[in-house]
Amino acid sequence: MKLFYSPASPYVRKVMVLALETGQDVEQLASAASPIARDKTIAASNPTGKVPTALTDDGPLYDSRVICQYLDAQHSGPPMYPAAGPSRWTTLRREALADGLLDAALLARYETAMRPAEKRWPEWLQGQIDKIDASLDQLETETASFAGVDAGLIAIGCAIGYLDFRFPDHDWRASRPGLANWYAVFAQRPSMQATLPQ
Ligand code: GSF
Repeated sequence: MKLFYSPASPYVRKVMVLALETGQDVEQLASAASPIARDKTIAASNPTGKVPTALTDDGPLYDSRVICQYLDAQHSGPPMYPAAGPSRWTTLRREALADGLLDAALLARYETAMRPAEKRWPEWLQGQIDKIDASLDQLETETASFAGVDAGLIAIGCAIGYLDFRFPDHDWRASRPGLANWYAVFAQRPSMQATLPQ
């Protein structure tokens, strides 16, 4: 599989971690995704011009959740998405929660790093930060049931990694000791160490 790639993208990281955890090779294609200037090479396969976008034997695929499901269907090891039952819905919900946290974090990042200062809207930025904090609070209530690795936990690990990367002053650990302890261990997985954001 080929993947339009950005070394700072947490959504790309989800895909790369899942590929490593399931022993699959991914060929990374350089790209320059931007919310204000779509990369035409990506856009030829994905109209939104976003990364990750994959080129597969079954055609172009996006977004990260679809690519992760695709990769999980390509290997014969333990599934990263449980096949059926309550654990499947928990994994899918946790991935959606982590992606929701990430969506808010990325919007906050764009607001502070890309939008011209005179066009910034503090209440809107605070709204995104509230979503991040509420999502972290929910995750804190669930950490006792976090075990091993699956697509939901990969997404959570990559979302927290992005917070540490882009918002190092956001002290999310202070009031969430369970999540902090879980992440300290999960972040040491070789797949996480091999995909640190740059
Ligand atoms: C989000 C991808 C995304 O926003 C997914 O793959 O799960 N729901 C999608 N990617 C960002 C790069 S990032 O991860 O920092 C992106 O491509 N931004 C460019 C744009 O046009 O917004």
